[in-house]
Amino acid sequence: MALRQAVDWSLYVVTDAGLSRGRSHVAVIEAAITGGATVVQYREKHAPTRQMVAEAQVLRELTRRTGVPLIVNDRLDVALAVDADGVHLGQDDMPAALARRLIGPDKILGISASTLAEALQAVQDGADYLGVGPIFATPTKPDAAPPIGIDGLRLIRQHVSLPIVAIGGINATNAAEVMAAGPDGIAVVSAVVAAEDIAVAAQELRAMVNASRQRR
Ligand code: TZP
Ligand code: MG
Repeated sequence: MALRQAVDWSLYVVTDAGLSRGRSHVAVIEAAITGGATVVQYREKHAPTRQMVAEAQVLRELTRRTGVPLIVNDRLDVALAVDADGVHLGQDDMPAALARRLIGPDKILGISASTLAEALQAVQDGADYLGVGPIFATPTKPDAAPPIGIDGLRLIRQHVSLPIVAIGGINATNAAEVMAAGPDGIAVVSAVVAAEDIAVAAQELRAMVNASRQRR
């Protein structure tokens, strides 16, 4: 079975150098995996390419050792260079259909969608999973589309059978409510990366996702 069909999407943790209180990406992600992160995304908007490759390479070694899929945000070239498991692209990035041609059939292709039309297009273009959001307003991504709320998530879930991770403003206070709308998991930045105890924060969210899936 191809990796992309076998991924556990429960707790998808996204890096953010600006939120991690001076801790390195590798320290943050190691603690997140200890707490139960099931997917890791390397997301870096500002660093020089050389630095990105170096950081992604270190995360590649860690995620390979721990058996957690690594996805690179935005940068298909960096994803391929470090042999990441996949790439995640937004609506202003490389079009999904072209990205699929470039990465081939075996790498994971994730696409951000905030409307049903975007979601359906991504499915058609060969996405393996969707990042749906922002569910709630979030300071982490100031240029994000307007929040779509739980109802927006539910609508997309009703029409799309691909794996969906919900993203945007998700934390321990609202994760259960988000999961009740039917995504396969939650994607978080600040709720884990900015936490004082990263492993405990990840563990708490993972437990909430597991509990909500058991109720289905
Ligand atoms: N895409 C949509 S919202 C968002 C991204 C990358 C940021 C989510 O960050 P947080 O801190 O989990 O709200
Ligand atoms: Mg992007």
